[in-house]
Amino acid sequence: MRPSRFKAVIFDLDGVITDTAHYHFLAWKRLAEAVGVHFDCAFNEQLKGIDRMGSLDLILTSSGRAFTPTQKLALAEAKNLHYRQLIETMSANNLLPGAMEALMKVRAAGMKVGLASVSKNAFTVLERLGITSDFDYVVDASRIARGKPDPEIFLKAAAELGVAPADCLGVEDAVAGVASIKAAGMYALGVGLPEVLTQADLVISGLDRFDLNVYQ
Ligand code: B16
Ligand code: MG
Repeated sequence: MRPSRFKAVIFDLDGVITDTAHYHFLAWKRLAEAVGVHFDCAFNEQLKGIDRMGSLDLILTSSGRAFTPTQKLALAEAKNLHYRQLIETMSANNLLPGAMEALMKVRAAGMKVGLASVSKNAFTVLERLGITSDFDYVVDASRIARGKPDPEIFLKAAAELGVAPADCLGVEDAVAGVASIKAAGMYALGVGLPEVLTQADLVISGLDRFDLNVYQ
């Protein structure tokens, strides 16, 4: 294997390392339908990588109804309770194919391994998967002021890893996440469909296709 030009890889969590994106979808769908909003995969795509209150606002705007701040907090809390029930039984079996191998490949290449998730549940999910200690640094919702697509989360990860943004490769499944990586001045590897992740430098279908030799 020839040496990579990158010094760090910063992974997104939901939808890249594990399929919690599906659990977020189920929880948002139940909430959306309770307020009279039709919720499908296309709507869900807009919410990927967007923080909890931002996602809720997008759904409530579509309802055409007005909600007080107290009602909004209660709805967000209900969605989170449902989501937490869904992730309760998660284990290492919920790692997506190739995820563990990708983390190991990055470490074996002598590069730093970071994680950038806007989820307030990121550490719970990492614990359930048993991979918390596989990262040199984790940025979650508690460590940033602005969510994706703002570059803050990926810039924070790079700074904590001690690596210049230009020497980082970011991995994301969300349109907002890819935008965040590009705004941070990093190489963006998309996970999903090229026609959706149009801003990515390259798109793969999953981490089982992760190959450090290809990204330059
Ligand atoms: P929570 P990521 C994001 O995580 C999800 O993609 C997004 O769907 C979710 O709304 C957001 O976390 C907030 O999650 O409600 O658990 O705080 O993709 O940045 O790892
Ligand atoms: Mg994601």
